[in-house]
Amino acid sequence: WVEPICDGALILRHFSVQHETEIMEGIQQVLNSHPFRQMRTPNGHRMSVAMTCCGDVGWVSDKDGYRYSPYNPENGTRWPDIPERLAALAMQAALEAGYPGFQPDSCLINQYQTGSRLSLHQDKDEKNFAAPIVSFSLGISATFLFGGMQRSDSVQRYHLAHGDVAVWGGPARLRYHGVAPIKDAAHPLLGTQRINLTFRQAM
Ligand code: MD3
Ligand code: FE
Repeated sequence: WVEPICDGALILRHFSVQHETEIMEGIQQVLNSHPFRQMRTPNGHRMSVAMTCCGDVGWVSDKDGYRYSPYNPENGTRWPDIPERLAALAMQAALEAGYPGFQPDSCLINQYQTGSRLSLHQDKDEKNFAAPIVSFSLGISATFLFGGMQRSDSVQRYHLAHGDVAVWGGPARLRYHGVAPIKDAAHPLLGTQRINLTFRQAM
């Protein structure tokens, strides 16, 4: 079912549950050549979330800042293509959310373990803010924090469970958001981790 969040954003509850096996196969295919690693922020802190990417470009963070790059700085090779089935599911979710024509060229894959968190931030390194961001939640649940256009704005909390897909576009595209520290739990398919896929039109 569809849970509206605000103008431009909604959650498609359970959208991807029936595709979990092929989604996990697509993720594993990326991980084989581009495993998760914890990047450093520009101020030198190691992120508690481990990440990898696929697509024409991937999101990277290091002492020089945040940016999209065609290369994985870990090994100097290009990111693998977004697995076809994953791209198709992301486009279908965007369409159902009212964003026809979504063509993701980048997918960030985030791995959370107990205690991992993502502090409030805006996604503003993409060139095209007219395109939405489509996010798939897998594995153990998270409390998602959804703020306003300023960091100091109050946040609403949403429970994101395995299979939930959220679509953020239009006036919601630049809202501050984050993930509260993950609580210890286990999921039958993914174990003690949460994986989040964010499909983007970055270029
Ligand atoms: C709201 N990831 O990778 S996904 C990120 O659960 C990120 O891993 C979180 O924020 C995660 O940048 C949240 C949901 C999400 C993604 C993009 C958004 C919410 C958003 C962009 C604008 C507003
Ligand atoms: Fe984000």
